[in-house]
Amino acid sequence: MKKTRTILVLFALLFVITGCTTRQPSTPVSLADKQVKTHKDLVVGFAQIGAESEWRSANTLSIQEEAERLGVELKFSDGQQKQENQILAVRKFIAMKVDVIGISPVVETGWEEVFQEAKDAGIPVILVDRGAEVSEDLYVTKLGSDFLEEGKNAAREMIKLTGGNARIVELQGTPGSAPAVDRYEGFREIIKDYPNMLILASENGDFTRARGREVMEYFLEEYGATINALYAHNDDMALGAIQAIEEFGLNPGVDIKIVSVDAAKVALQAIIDGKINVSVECNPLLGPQFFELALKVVNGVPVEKEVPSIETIFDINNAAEALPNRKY
Ligand code: GYE
Repeated sequence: MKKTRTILVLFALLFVITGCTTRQPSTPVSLADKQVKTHKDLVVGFAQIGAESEWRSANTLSIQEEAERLGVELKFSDGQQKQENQILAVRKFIAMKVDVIGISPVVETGWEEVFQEAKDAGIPVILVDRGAEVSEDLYVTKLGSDFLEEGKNAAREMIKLTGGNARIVELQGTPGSAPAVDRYEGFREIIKDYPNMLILASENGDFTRARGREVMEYFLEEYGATINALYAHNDDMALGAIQAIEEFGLNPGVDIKIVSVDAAKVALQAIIDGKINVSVECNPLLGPQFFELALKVVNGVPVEKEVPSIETIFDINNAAEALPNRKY
Protein backbone atom coordinates (compact mmCIF):
# COMPACT_ATOMS: atom_id res chain seq x y z
CA MET A 1 0.00 0.00 0.00
CA LYS A 2 2.69 2.41 1.19
CA LYS A 3 4.92 1.36 -1.70
CA THR A 4 2.27 2.06 -4.37
CA ARG A 5 1.60 5.47 -2.85
CA THR A 6 5.30 6.32 -2.97
CA ILE A 7 5.49 5.22 -6.60
CA LEU A 8 2.44 7.31 -7.44
CA VAL A 9 3.96 10.37 -5.77
CA LEU A 10 7.19 9.81 -7.68
CA PHE A 11 5.29 9.56 -10.98
CA ALA A 12 3.37 12.73 -10.17
CA LEU A 13 6.61 14.50 -9.39
CA LEU A 14 8.20 13.30 -12.60
CA PHE A 15 5.17 14.52 -14.51
CA VAL A 16 5.40 17.94 -12.94
CA ILE A 17 9.12 18.22 -13.64
CA THR A 18 8.99 17.00 -17.22
CA GLY A 19 5.72 18.86 -17.78
CA CYS A 20 7.39 22.05 -16.76
CA THR A 21 10.36 21.56 -18.97
CA THR A 22 8.38 20.52 -22.03
CA ARG A 23 5.53 23.00 -21.84
CA GLN A 24 7.50 26.00 -20.52
CA PRO A 25 11.08 25.61 -21.56
CA SER A 26 13.19 27.65 -19.19
CA THR A 27 14.89 30.61 -20.85
CA PRO A 28 18.20 29.48 -22.25
CA VAL A 29 21.20 30.72 -20.31
CA SER A 30 22.69 33.52 -22.36
CA LEU A 31 26.36 34.30 -22.52
CA ALA A 32 25.75 37.44 -20.45
CA ASP A 33 23.98 35.44 -17.73
CA LYS A 34 26.85 33.02 -17.59
CA GLN A 35 29.18 35.89 -16.91
CA VAL A 36 27.21 37.28 -13.97
CA LYS A 37 29.57 37.21 -11.04
CA THR A 38 28.77 36.74 -7.39
CA HIS A 39 30.71 38.11 -4.44
CA LYS A 40 32.58 34.81 -4.21
CA ASP A 41 34.10 35.43 -7.65
CA LEU A 42 35.47 38.84 -6.72
CA VAL A 43 39.05 39.76 -5.98
CA VAL A 44 39.09 43.27 -4.55
CA GLY A 45 42.08 45.44 -3.69
CA PHE A 46 41.59 48.03 -0.97
CA ALA A 47 44.12 50.81 -0.42
CA GLN A 48 43.39 52.11 3.08
CA ILE A 49 44.90 55.31 4.49
CA GLY A 50 46.21 53.99 7.78
CA ALA A 51 44.99 53.63 11.36
CA GLU A 52 45.04 57.26 12.49
CA SER A 53 41.70 57.31 14.31
CA GLU A 54 38.87 55.34 15.90
CA TRP A 55 36.92 56.08 12.75
CA ARG A 56 39.57 54.55 10.51
CA SER A 57 39.88 51.39 12.58
CA ALA A 58 36.12 50.91 12.43
CA ASN A 59 36.15 51.52 8.68
CA THR A 60 38.90 48.93 8.14
CA LEU A 61 37.09 46.37 10.27
CA SER A 62 33.83 46.96 8.43
CA ILE A 63 35.52 46.28 5.09
CA GLN A 64 37.43 43.24 6.28
CA GLU A 65 34.48 41.67 8.07
CA GLU A 66 32.12 42.20 5.17
CA ALA A 67 34.62 40.69 2.71
CA GLU A 68 34.90 37.66 4.95
CA ARG A 69 31.14 37.37 5.33
CA LEU A 70 30.53 37.54 1.59
CA GLY A 71 33.46 35.37 0.57
CA VAL A 72 35.17 38.17 -1.38
CA GLU A 73 38.92 37.72 -1.76
CA LEU A 74 40.26 40.95 -0.26
CA LYS A 75 43.76 42.31 -0.83
CA PHE A 76 44.17 44.91 1.87
CA SER A 77 46.89 47.53 2.13
CA ASP A 78 47.58 49.96 4.99
CA GLY A 79 49.18 53.12 3.58
CA GLN A 80 50.34 54.43 6.97
CA GLN A 81 48.95 57.85 6.05
CA LYS A 82 51.31 58.24 3.10
CA GLN A 83 50.12 58.89 -0.43
CA GLU A 84 53.16 57.20 -1.98
CA ASN A 85 52.28 53.97 -0.16
CA GLN A 86 48.72 54.11 -1.47
CA ILE A 87 49.97 54.68 -5.02
CA LEU A 88 52.26 51.65 -4.71
CA ALA A 89 49.34 49.60 -3.40
CA VAL A 90 47.17 50.54 -6.39
CA ARG A 91 49.99 49.56 -8.78
CA LYS A 92 50.34 46.25 -6.99
CA PHE A 93 46.59 45.62 -7.34
CA ILE A 94 46.80 46.40 -11.05
CA ALA A 95 49.66 43.91 -11.44
CA MET A 96 47.56 41.31 -9.58
CA LYS A 97 44.68 41.97 -12.00
CA VAL A 98 42.10 42.40 -9.24
CA ASP A 99 38.47 42.93 -10.34
CA VAL A 100 37.94 46.22 -8.48
CA ILE A 101 40.10 48.69 -6.58
CA GLY A 102 38.71 50.53 -3.57
CA ILE A 103 40.68 53.45 -2.21
CA SER A 104 40.28 56.10 0.45
CA PRO A 105 42.64 58.79 -0.83
CA VAL A 106 44.63 60.37 2.01
CA VAL A 107 44.73 63.71 0.17
CA GLU A 108 42.64 64.98 -2.72
CA THR A 109 45.29 65.71 -5.35
CA GLY A 110 47.91 63.69 -7.21
CA TRP A 111 45.90 60.65 -8.30
CA GLU A 112 45.43 61.16 -12.06
CA GLU A 113 48.37 59.08 -13.20
CA VAL A 114 47.76 55.99 -11.12
CA PHE A 115 43.98 56.04 -11.64
CA GLN A 116 44.62 56.32 -15.38
CA GLU A 117 46.83 53.23 -15.12
CA ALA A 118 43.97 51.36 -13.46
CA LYS A 119 41.57 52.54 -16.16
CA ASP A 120 43.96 51.45 -18.93
CA ALA A 121 44.13 48.03 -17.30
CA GLY A 122 40.32 47.90 -17.31
CA ILE A 123 40.06 47.88 -13.50
CA PRO A 124 37.29 50.08 -12.04
CA VAL A 125 38.21 52.35 -9.11
CA ILE A 126 35.72 53.07 -6.32
CA LEU A 127 36.47 56.00 -4.00
CA VAL A 128 35.52 55.09 -0.46
CA ASP A 129 35.09 57.74 2.24
CA ARG A 130 37.32 60.48 0.77
CA GLY A 131 37.13 62.10 -2.65
CA ALA A 132 39.92 62.85 -5.12
CA GLU A 133 40.34 65.75 -7.52
CA VAL A 134 40.45 63.78 -10.77
CA SER A 135 38.30 63.81 -13.87
CA GLU A 136 35.11 61.82 -13.39
CA ASP A 137 35.97 59.14 -15.93
CA LEU A 138 38.83 57.94 -13.71
CA TYR A 139 36.57 56.47 -11.03
CA VAL A 140 33.18 54.80 -11.15
CA THR A 141 31.62 56.09 -7.96
CA LYS A 142 32.34 57.75 -4.64
CA LEU A 143 30.82 56.29 -1.50
CA GLY A 144 30.89 58.30 1.70
CA SER A 145 29.82 61.27 3.76
CA ASP A 146 29.07 64.86 2.86
CA PHE A 147 31.92 66.56 4.71
CA LEU A 148 30.80 70.06 3.78
CA GLU A 149 27.45 69.41 5.43
CA GLU A 150 29.25 68.05 8.51
CA GLY A 151 31.21 71.30 8.77
CA LYS A 152 28.01 73.30 8.45
CA ASN A 153 26.30 71.24 11.12
CA ALA A 154 29.28 71.65 13.43
CA ALA A 155 28.99 75.45 13.03
CA ARG A 156 25.23 75.45 13.63
CA GLU A 157 25.76 73.46 16.82
CA MET A 158 28.57 75.75 17.98
CA ILE A 159 26.35 78.79 17.45
CA LYS A 160 23.62 77.19 19.57
CA LEU A 161 26.09 76.26 22.32
CA THR A 162 27.68 79.70 22.58
CA GLY A 163 24.72 81.89 21.76
CA GLY A 164 26.62 83.19 18.76
CA ASN A 165 29.49 84.53 20.90
CA ALA A 166 32.56 82.41 20.57
CA ARG A 167 36.33 82.66 20.56
CA ILE A 168 37.09 79.50 18.72
CA VAL A 169 40.18 77.42 18.18
CA GLU A 170 40.06 74.81 15.43
CA LEU A 171 41.91 71.53 15.07
CA GLN A 172 42.05 70.61 11.40
CA GLY A 173 42.38 67.13 9.94
CA THR A 174 45.19 66.03 7.61
CA PRO A 175 46.10 68.94 5.31
CA GLY A 176 44.76 68.51 1.79
CA SER A 177 42.38 65.70 2.77
CA ALA A 178 38.77 65.97 1.61
CA PRO A 179 37.25 65.96 5.12
CA ALA A 180 39.69 68.60 6.41
CA VAL A 181 39.11 70.87 3.43
CA ASP A 182 35.31 70.55 3.51
CA ARG A 183 34.84 70.64 7.28
CA TYR A 184 36.93 73.80 7.34
CA GLU A 185 34.90 75.44 4.56
CA GLY A 186 31.46 74.28 5.70
CA PHE A 187 32.06 75.69 9.17
CA ARG A 188 33.03 79.08 7.78
CA GLU A 189 30.12 79.18 5.37
CA ILE A 190 27.76 79.22 8.34
CA ILE A 191 29.61 81.41 10.84
CA LYS A 192 30.32 84.15 8.29
CA ASP A 193 26.88 85.58 9.09
CA TYR A 194 27.66 85.73 12.83
CA PRO A 195 30.04 88.59 13.60
CA ASN A 196 30.75 87.39 17.14
CA MET A 197 31.82 83.91 16.13
CA LEU A 198 35.58 84.53 16.00
CA ILE A 199 38.18 82.00 14.99
CA LEU A 200 41.29 82.77 17.05
CA ALA A 201 43.47 80.05 15.57
CA SER A 202 43.26 77.07 13.27
CA GLU A 203 46.01 74.45 13.00
CA ASN A 204 46.64 70.95 11.71
CA GLY A 205 46.07 68.17 14.24
CA ASP A 206 46.38 65.40 11.59
CA PHE A 207 43.26 63.58 12.85
CA THR A 208 45.25 62.02 15.71
CA ARG A 209 44.88 62.23 19.46
CA ALA A 210 48.56 62.96 20.04
CA ARG A 211 48.63 65.90 17.61
CA GLY A 212 45.31 67.19 18.93
CA ARG A 213 46.72 67.35 22.43
CA GLU A 214 49.96 68.98 21.33
CA VAL A 215 48.27 71.69 19.27
CA MET A 216 45.71 72.41 21.99
CA GLU A 217 48.56 72.92 24.47
CA TYR A 218 49.98 75.48 22.12
CA PHE A 219 46.56 77.18 21.67
CA LEU A 220 46.21 77.43 25.45
CA GLU A 221 49.69 78.85 25.88
CA GLU A 222 48.89 81.43 23.24
CA TYR A 223 45.30 82.40 24.14
CA GLY A 224 44.70 80.90 27.60
CA ALA A 225 41.25 81.20 29.11
CA THR A 226 40.03 83.59 26.42
CA ILE A 227 39.26 80.48 24.37
CA ASN A 228 35.65 79.41 24.95
CA ALA A 229 35.10 77.04 22.02
CA LEU A 230 36.92 74.22 20.26
CA TYR A 231 35.98 72.85 16.87
CA ALA A 232 37.83 69.60 16.14
CA HIS A 233 37.53 67.93 12.73
CA ASN A 234 37.36 64.55 14.47
CA ASP A 235 36.77 63.01 17.90
CA ASP A 236 40.32 61.77 18.38
CA MET A 237 41.75 65.29 18.22
CA ALA A 238 39.01 66.51 20.57
CA LEU A 239 39.90 63.78 23.05
CA GLY A 240 43.59 64.72 22.89
CA ALA A 241 42.64 68.37 23.38
CA ILE A 242 40.50 67.50 26.42
CA GLN A 243 43.61 66.21 28.17
CA ALA A 244 45.43 69.46 27.42
CA ILE A 245 42.47 71.55 28.63
CA GLU A 246 42.21 69.64 31.90
CA GLU A 247 45.96 69.90 32.48
CA PHE A 248 45.67 73.64 31.93
CA GLY A 249 43.06 73.78 34.68
CA LEU A 250 39.95 74.45 32.61
CA ASN A 251 36.78 72.40 32.28
CA PRO A 252 36.22 70.86 28.83
CA GLY A 253 32.59 71.04 27.80
CA VAL A 254 31.95 73.87 30.27
CA ASP A 255 34.65 76.57 30.04
CA ILE A 256 35.41 75.48 26.52
CA LYS A 257 32.50 74.17 24.47
CA ILE A 258 33.57 71.33 22.22
CA VAL A 259 32.11 70.25 18.88
CA SER A 260 33.77 67.42 16.97
CA VAL A 261 32.98 65.06 14.11
CA ASP A 262 32.63 61.22 13.80
CA ALA A 263 30.55 60.33 16.89
CA ALA A 264 32.66 57.32 17.80
CA LYS A 265 31.82 55.41 20.99
CA VAL A 266 34.55 57.21 22.94
CA ALA A 267 33.04 60.55 21.98
CA LEU A 268 29.52 59.49 22.98
CA GLN A 269 31.00 58.55 26.37
CA ALA A 270 32.70 61.95 26.56
CA ILE A 271 29.34 63.59 25.80
CA ILE A 272 27.73 61.63 28.62
CA ASP A 273 30.62 62.74 30.88
CA GLY A 274 29.97 66.35 29.88
CA LYS A 275 33.37 66.84 28.23
CA ILE A 276 32.32 66.98 24.58
CA ASN A 277 29.14 68.91 23.83
CA VAL A 278 28.32 67.71 20.33
CA SER A 279 29.69 65.19 17.87
CA VAL A 280 28.44 65.29 14.30
CA GLU A 281 28.13 61.74 13.04
CA CYS A 282 30.29 60.46 10.19
CA ASN A 283 29.63 56.83 9.43
CA PRO A 284 32.67 54.55 8.86
CA LEU A 285 30.73 51.30 8.43
CA LEU A 286 30.98 51.35 4.66
CA GLY A 287 31.87 47.69 4.03
CA PRO A 288 28.39 46.46 3.04
CA GLN A 289 27.72 49.33 0.63
CA PHE A 290 31.22 49.09 -0.83
CA PHE A 291 30.99 45.42 -1.79
CA GLU A 292 27.47 45.88 -3.10
CA LEU A 293 28.77 48.61 -5.40
CA ALA A 294 31.83 46.54 -6.36
CA LEU A 295 29.62 43.65 -7.47
CA LYS A 296 27.32 45.91 -9.48
CA VAL A 297 30.25 47.55 -11.20
CA VAL A 298 31.83 44.22 -12.15
CA ASN A 299 28.52 43.02 -13.56
CA GLY A 300 28.00 46.21 -15.55
CA VAL A 301 25.01 47.36 -13.50
CA PRO A 302 24.87 51.19 -13.52
CA VAL A 303 25.60 52.94 -10.20
CA GLU A 304 25.22 56.55 -9.02
CA LYS A 305 28.35 58.70 -9.26
CA GLU A 306 27.97 59.61 -5.58
CA VAL A 307 26.53 57.40 -2.88
CA PRO A 308 26.01 59.23 0.43
CA SER A 309 25.93 57.62 3.87
CA ILE A 310 23.11 58.51 6.25
CA GLU A 311 24.09 60.41 9.38
CA THR A 312 22.86 62.26 12.45
CA ILE A 313 24.11 64.52 15.28
CA PHE A 314 24.77 63.47 18.88
CA ASP A 315 24.55 65.50 22.08
CA ILE A 316 23.51 64.94 25.69
CA ASN A 317 19.94 64.13 24.60
CA ASN A 318 20.69 61.04 22.54
CA ALA A 319 24.26 59.87 23.35
CA ALA A 320 23.38 57.57 26.25
CA GLU A 321 20.65 55.83 24.30
CA ALA A 322 22.92 55.19 21.32
CA LEU A 323 26.02 54.08 23.22
CA PRO A 324 25.16 50.43 24.04
CA ASN A 325 24.56 49.52 20.38
CA ARG A 326 27.27 51.68 18.92
CA LYS A 327 29.50 49.71 16.57
CA TYR A 328 32.48 52.06 16.60
O1 GYE B 1 36.53 61.82 10.22
C1 GYE B 1 38.66 60.89 10.72
C2 GYE B 1 39.49 59.95 9.92
O2 GYE B 1 37.96 60.49 6.21
C3 GYE B 1 35.88 60.76 7.26
O3 GYE B 1 39.28 60.36 8.60
C4 GYE B 1 37.26 60.31 7.40
C5 GYE B 1 38.04 60.97 8.51
C6 GYE B 1 37.43 60.83 9.89
O4 GYE B 1 40.76 59.81 10.31
O5 GYE B 1 38.50 60.46 12.04
